[in-house]
Amino acid sequence: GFVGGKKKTDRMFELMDGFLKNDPVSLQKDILHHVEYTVARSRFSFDDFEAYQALSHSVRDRLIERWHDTQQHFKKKDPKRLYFLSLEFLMGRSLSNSVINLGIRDQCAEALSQLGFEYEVLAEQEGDAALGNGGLARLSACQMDSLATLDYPAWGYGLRYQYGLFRQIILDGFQHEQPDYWLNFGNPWEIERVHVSYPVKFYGTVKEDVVNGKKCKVWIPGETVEAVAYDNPIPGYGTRNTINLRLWAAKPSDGYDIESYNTGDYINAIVNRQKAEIISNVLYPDDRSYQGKELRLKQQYFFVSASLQDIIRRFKDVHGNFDDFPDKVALQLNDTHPSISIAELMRVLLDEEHLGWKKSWNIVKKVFSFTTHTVQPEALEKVPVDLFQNVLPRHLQIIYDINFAFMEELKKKIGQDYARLSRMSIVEEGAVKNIRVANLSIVCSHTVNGVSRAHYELLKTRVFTDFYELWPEKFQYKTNGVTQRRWIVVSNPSLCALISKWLGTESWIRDIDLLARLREYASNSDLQKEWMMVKKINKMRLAEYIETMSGVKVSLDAMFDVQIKRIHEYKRQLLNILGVIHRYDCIKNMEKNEREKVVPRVCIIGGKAPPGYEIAKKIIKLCHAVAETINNDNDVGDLLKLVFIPDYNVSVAELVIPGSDLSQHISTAGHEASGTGSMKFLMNGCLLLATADGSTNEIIEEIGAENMFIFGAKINEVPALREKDSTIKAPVQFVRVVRMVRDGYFGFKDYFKSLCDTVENGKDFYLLGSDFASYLEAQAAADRAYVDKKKWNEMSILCTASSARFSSDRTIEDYAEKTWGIQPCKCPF
Ligand code: CR6
Repeated sequence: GFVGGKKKTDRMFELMDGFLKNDPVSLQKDILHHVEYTVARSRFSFDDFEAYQALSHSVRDRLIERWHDTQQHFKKKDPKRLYFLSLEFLMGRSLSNSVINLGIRDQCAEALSQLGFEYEVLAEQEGDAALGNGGLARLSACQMDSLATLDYPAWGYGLRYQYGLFRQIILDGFQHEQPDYWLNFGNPWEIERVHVSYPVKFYGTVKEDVVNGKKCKVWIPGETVEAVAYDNPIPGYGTRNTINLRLWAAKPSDGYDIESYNTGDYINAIVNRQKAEIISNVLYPDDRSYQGKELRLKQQYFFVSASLQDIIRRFKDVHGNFDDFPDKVALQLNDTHPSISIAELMRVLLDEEHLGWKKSWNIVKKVFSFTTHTVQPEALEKVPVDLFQNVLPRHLQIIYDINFAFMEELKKKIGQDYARLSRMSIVEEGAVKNIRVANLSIVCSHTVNGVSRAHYELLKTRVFTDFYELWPEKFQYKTNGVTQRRWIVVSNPSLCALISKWLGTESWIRDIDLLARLREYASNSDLQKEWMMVKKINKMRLAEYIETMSGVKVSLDAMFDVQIKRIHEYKRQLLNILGVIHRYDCIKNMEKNEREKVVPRVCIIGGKAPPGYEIAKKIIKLCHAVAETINNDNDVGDLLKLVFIPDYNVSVAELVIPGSDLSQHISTAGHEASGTGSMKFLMNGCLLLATADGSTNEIIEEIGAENMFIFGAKINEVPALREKDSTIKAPVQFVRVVRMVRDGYFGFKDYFKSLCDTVENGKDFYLLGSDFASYLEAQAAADRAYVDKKKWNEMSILCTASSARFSSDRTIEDYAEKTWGIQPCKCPF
């Protein structure tokens, strides 16, 4: 034991030498310690990657200290906690974000430089954690950063996929997918919790039983898989609070298939056991829909079941019964993906806690809030009843019971309106019976959130009208936001320094509303000069990257015009490319003196197409084919370049966004629920060329339409335009550029035929033709504005100054207050 009358833990803390220190020498000691003992490199020869590993472990140690204190503090205070359930988190790199949030970036850089390493070079060693598809997943990551920074007692829960979103490689202009086995080189940012694991069950049958004299149902599962926790500490900025993102990995359970061992086929038994791991193997790479896939349903239930077991265990550690559950637990459903947790919580309360239907239901309907991220009714998840019956028989019963009660209640309110009853039913009748997961989520959540005001309007008037009329008070919206820590401080250090200099404080990094003060300097020529310098530095960085990736040399005087996001017909990358073709065509037909007036452009497109989405893949190929022609046309030279940036991901975005002048958000109005890319560009002083879709109208309110390039049909005009034959309204320029593609001007004539068919012959569903003229006008307006450097700079400064409302800090505060009912719980320093 310990001597000297000291408490054992105090003595232990003394032996630890207290908390780790953040001065450069202490950091150096830690880095060398990890080189020796963690990375185990021979003393002391280690390369950049090994130095990255050692640095990461040193940073991780600091995260763990704060993480422990935060969890301890939450435990002591026992506040209402938010549990954020999401099947996708697009975290990107962790090192750069962690050192910024811990406030030790400069110390790390100094420590490394004395050891002969460069911080920036090491940061580049890290691969992206790409456990998500696009906007929804990156939104989750931004929101975790805000939750930590604002001291909310929150946990994230998700799935630890072994294969993240595929890597995109381009061969001969075609997209090919390669597996992203991101854990190959280890992951210093996670902590494996071998002792935190729960059994998750599937299949089997349901039997009647009697417990304590009461009839109840017992589920006899057919398969058990173990869920093991991997914790990813999420540090807040300017606070000690460090919250947890707990991701579950599937492992074979000890009790798995004991029968097969007895058959004597030992090897096959092991091989079968190993199949359990398939559940958390791979992220579905298609963000359109996942209709009726057994593995998808298993993934959803797997992470939800493990998370709920964990949440309930934590609750029961402190509370004797479930009366307080809704006052201590908020469960956030990020889209419908985790919605099976509704049935699972109900099952646990009914079958395991024996609370009875009424009491269980009263708890369930108070804890869930649901955010939907889509406008397309066809993207709403459905699960065939047969599949459900097979994989989760007891849950299906519960859903039927919930639906029965709901239908009875509804009949009392609306009478025998069978058409409406059947639209609102959780169970879709028809040739194939389906569970409508969105309906389940709406019925059982206390709040349904949209992700922008426009999205909310569409939810009310088009997508969930029946439900809105029934429960108007349930429907809200929280316009999406992005974190300025990642999207300015980490990715654009020069801009960050400039903002702090002019505001005279760094407080805007926590208190984003301060950014608005930049407005008064928007026309100040000193700021403008410095602002332009920063843009130039970032454009240089981007130009270098473009040259390495695509071999195309671009001029820094050109306007960098960027569209980076997943490739989808509704996002209309095709409109962008057709616009580029038009520009090329115009230049080719110009006299020499006219050419002098042309504003040089570098058009940059990047994004992944879902692997099974043929048309999206053709758009990528078209981009390359057009680029091939334009970039090799010396007659056009620097007046126009088109580049496709391969393998777009979070860290590529961090490089591209700060270096762009103009960015495009040009979805057909009514299709983008919110859009979050635009917000990142806005923060980085990049002008927007956009349709009045998703969150754009709210951006217009902040910065003013005169400081943007808005074009195209409005949300309300789209349905009528679709009614008419769109080819009739397509302008001649449009017909001409499509004809060039059709006629094989860029080669691959047969291959592009079906792509051209999507916008011609009355089939132009996304209205490229009818928006084309106003698109070209907006582009021309951007050209004119770019010529007036002073004006352009002013607009650019106004973008950043007007971006406060689009910080995820604002989104999260809104959710905390209006949806989750949680309070900050700040851990003392
Ligand atoms: N694809 C929306 O389409 C929104 C994000 C985050 C999306 C997009 O407009 O900004 O969610 N929807 O709310 C889904 O993923 C279902 C997206 O990222």
